[in-house]
Amino acid sequence: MPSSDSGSSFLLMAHANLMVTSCMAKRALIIGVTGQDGSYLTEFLLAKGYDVHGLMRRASLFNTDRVDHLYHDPHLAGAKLTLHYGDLTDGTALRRVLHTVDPDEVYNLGAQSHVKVSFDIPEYTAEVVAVGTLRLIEALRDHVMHRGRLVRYYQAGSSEMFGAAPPPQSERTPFYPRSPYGVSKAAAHWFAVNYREAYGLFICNGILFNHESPRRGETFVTRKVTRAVGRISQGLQDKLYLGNLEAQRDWGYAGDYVEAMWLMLQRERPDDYVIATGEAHSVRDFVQLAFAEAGLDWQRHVAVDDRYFRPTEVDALLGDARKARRLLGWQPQVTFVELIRMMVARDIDLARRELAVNQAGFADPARGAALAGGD
Ligand code: NAP
Ligand code: G4F
Repeated sequence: MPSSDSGSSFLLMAHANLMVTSCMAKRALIIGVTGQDGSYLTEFLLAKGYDVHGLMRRASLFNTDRVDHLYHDPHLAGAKLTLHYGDLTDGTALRRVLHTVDPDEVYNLGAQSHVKVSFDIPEYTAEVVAVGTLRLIEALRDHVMHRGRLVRYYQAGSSEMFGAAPPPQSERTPFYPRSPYGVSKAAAHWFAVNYREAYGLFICNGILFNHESPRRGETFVTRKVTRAVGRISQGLQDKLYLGNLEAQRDWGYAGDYVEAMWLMLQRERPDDYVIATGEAHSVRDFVQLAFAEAGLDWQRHVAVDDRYFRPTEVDALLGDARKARRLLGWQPQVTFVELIRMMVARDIDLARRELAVNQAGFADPARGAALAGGD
């Protein structure tokens, strides 16, 4: 995939930026700060001394669970995380927040990120993921022009863009997306490449393969499985209904992957990178290992339900991340088995708390019960 051919403007602006910001904390703006990756990236950047600003959507219930532990009352001195309302469907708000924060780095992690749900709400998915990215980089283009200084931008691309392209997939593999989400991410990717080439913006596309954690949304397959393992182990649930057990994914740990996002933006020139472990496992493997971790036999509890199959499936994803290893010095730290262990441990703990509350006579419906079974 082409990288920019207008490199000299990055270098000049990078130099000017360095002089201005060398004695000030860097400012990062994270779109999608309340998501899995947003929370790990916030932790990572705060530990590096950044002032972090996050864009969050208005919701009728609190949606900041994943960053609550990082937030300090802004009335107190030294608050390093600031939250702003905004939305990728609202160009005016995006412009305003860019102007207000005047960031050194922007990370666009915002998305309707569920592949199966994208078949149910395709227009909205495209509006947020594809057009939302265009809105944001249009705002960025104007901001950079008016401020006359370099802003480094990360675009959250996905291995779903490869879709039906046979594994292993690298930066040179042509895209063949298989869902409205995958198509929208591919459009966002090409908008980003085009703006880099046309306007000399410092934009990197990360093409990240699946990455999970104890903070993973509960309707993605890994977390759906580990949540069920936790609840089954405590006698709170008996059955788990899943879709396609044969799909293969290259699963890594989200905490490792946010470092790669940051590393891309520290390079002299912007480029695109695949981030992956280079190991693929089937959903069936994940299920078997997760149940075994809790001493359970998965075949007694798991049933297949057609409603969790997708109209078009991505059968096999396996990333070739040699470029990231060579140029960024990045490699994953957490193995597949360690990842499962970490997620199962967390979800057994959550289930134990649920059980204790039940036993004390305060049983409430489980959070998200209306989505029972997930997607
Ligand atoms: P996630 O947990 O679903 O988080 C998505 C974030 O985007 C949330 O903060 C969400 O806000 C926000 N968001 C949703 N719609 C928005 C809108 N209209 N305007 C502004 N923000 C909006 O996803 P993730 O796993 O952290 O992934 C981060 C990014 O990487 C996403 O773009 C995803 O598509 C991409 N990606 C993820 C993976 C993976 O395996 N995790 C792999 C490749 C690429 P709420 O909290 O209010 O919902
Ligand atoms: O966990 P999943 O929903 O993740 P999927 O579709 O791979 O997408 C995730 O990774 C992408 C990167 O490749 C991201 F861009 C995207 O935002 C998201 O984070 O499904 C994984 C596999 C699929 O093949 C699915 O068909 O698991 C299979 N599966 C089987 N039963 C299930 C289920 N998936 C879900 N969500 N729920 C099931 O019951």
